[in-house]
Amino acid sequence: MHLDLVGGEIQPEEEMDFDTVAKYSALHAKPPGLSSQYGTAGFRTKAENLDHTVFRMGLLAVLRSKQTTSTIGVMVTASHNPEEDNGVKLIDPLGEMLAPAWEEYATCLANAEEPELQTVLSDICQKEKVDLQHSAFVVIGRDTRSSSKELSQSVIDGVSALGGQLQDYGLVTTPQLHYMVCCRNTNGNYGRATVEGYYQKLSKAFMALMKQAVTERDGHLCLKVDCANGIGALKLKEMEHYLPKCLRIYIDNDGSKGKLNHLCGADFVKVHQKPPVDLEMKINEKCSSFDGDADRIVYYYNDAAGRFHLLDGDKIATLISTFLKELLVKTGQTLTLAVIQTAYANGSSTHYLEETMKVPVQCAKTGVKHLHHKAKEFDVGIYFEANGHGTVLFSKAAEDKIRHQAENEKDNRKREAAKMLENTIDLINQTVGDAISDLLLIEAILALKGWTVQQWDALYTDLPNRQLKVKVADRRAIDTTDAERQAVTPPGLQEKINALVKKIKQARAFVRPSGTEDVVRVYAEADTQENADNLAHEVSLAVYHLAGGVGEEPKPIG
Ligand code: NG1
Ligand code: ZN
Repeated sequence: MHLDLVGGEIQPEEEMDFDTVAKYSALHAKPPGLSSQYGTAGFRTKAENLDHTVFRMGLLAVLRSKQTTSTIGVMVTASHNPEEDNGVKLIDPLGEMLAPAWEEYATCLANAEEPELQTVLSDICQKEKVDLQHSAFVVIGRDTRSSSKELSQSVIDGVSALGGQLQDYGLVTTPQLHYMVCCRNTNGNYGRATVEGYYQKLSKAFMALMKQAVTERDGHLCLKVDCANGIGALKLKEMEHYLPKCLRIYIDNDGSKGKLNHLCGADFVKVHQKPPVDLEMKINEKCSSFDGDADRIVYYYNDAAGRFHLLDGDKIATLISTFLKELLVKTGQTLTLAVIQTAYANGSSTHYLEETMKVPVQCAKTGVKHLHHKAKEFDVGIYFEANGHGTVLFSKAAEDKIRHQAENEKDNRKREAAKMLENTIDLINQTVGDAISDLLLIEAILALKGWTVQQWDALYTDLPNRQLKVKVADRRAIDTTDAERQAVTPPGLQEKINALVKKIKQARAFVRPSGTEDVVRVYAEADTQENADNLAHEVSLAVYHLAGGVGEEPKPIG
């Protein structure tokens, strides 16, 4: 609590100290006219335009912390975006994404011209009944971008301007900061709120799971990890000291030479459907890529014919749900389990999950907050975006049942299965997708099943697909419905897409405005790569002509 000494007595501060806020704000003045929006994952733009935004997110985090009487997180990162970009997002009390109403306040606050700042802050306090007498605690983290240090300093200024207390965790992965927030708000129940506590929790669960692995092929699990020249490299190196020797990790793109996210990283690999440039890959060698802030992971390998195989978020969700479903059956527990995907999920994955595995699948809008929300409706909710961002959520009731059974079950087989589930729960970062945690879980599952990456890949074959971007004057021209699978505006666009899709076998296509870039995204899949490429191109042309395309007309692929 921020306290003022008045007449010898300590009086809680009841009103905001606007003079102090204004003084600090002048040091982080907003360039007049500049406007931005709290998008899919917070604010993202060129780092040079972000100073006022991050300062104000420091202010907002204090208000949110007072309102929820909880610790709030502020992460400075632009994930897979290029080095010159940066971004900021707030983390809510249980380590989840910021509540939608507060995203709107964030946008208002970031766009307020200097003289309006006081009014906007007061409005938020009034609408949300923020009790200024409560104390505030904010935790801050940042990625390895050259601009991140200074920007996180501006967040600190924002927190200080409103008298909030803070802890700066410095360089951490995005999911590590989510974990810290959750630990702090659950009185350490979730784990210890230190980077060491994170490594200890995950490594303990991983080793316990590995003990139950009956076969370890040649005694070692080997994995090459492209860390996108980002924070993941630093943190994975730190974590290696906590991991058993049987797991051999070779870190590549560790930031010592290359540029962040440049021709490498999970986003590059997924979008271009090829390995990172300069990554040495032996035939059938198991490789993986993190993104710039280590919340995404994808796997891949080259087969003997030199063909590239990608195991994306859909395949990861399939592997994890197969494993969890089998374990649940063994325990005899009747818990609901579902997989949550987005429209970007490959049609083959949805088909396999529903038809072969008999697992219910739900489709949510892009952005983990939407998937996370849906996943909460089940005892066990597995959610993954095709790009490799995802995790598993266990309801409180499910977790209690599993932990109870792991302790008390008389039947050996059932008890072992429950123990395995318990270790899985502890290995998973339930707050958000986490490349390090996902990596360990995937490796443990493969070891337990005695599977190679090729055997995992063989579960189903992806439909050939293509993702493209189209530049338009205003991407809000496109409005969508049905979890983004149908365009409502501009008029005629959906009809055009329908007509194009109809002509091709196993085809599907949709468009949506990106929430992190100033573009419209196009997705298409079909029976052959050529058809998927052509369909994506035709749909891009339709967007360009009907939704106000700018610059050159999209060119055919190839
Ligand atoms: P946008 O730019 O809204 O498509 C991208 C990803 C999302 C999500 C966010 C946040 C795709 C198609 N979109 O959002 O899934 O991860 O970035 O990083 O991959
Ligand atoms: Zn990311």
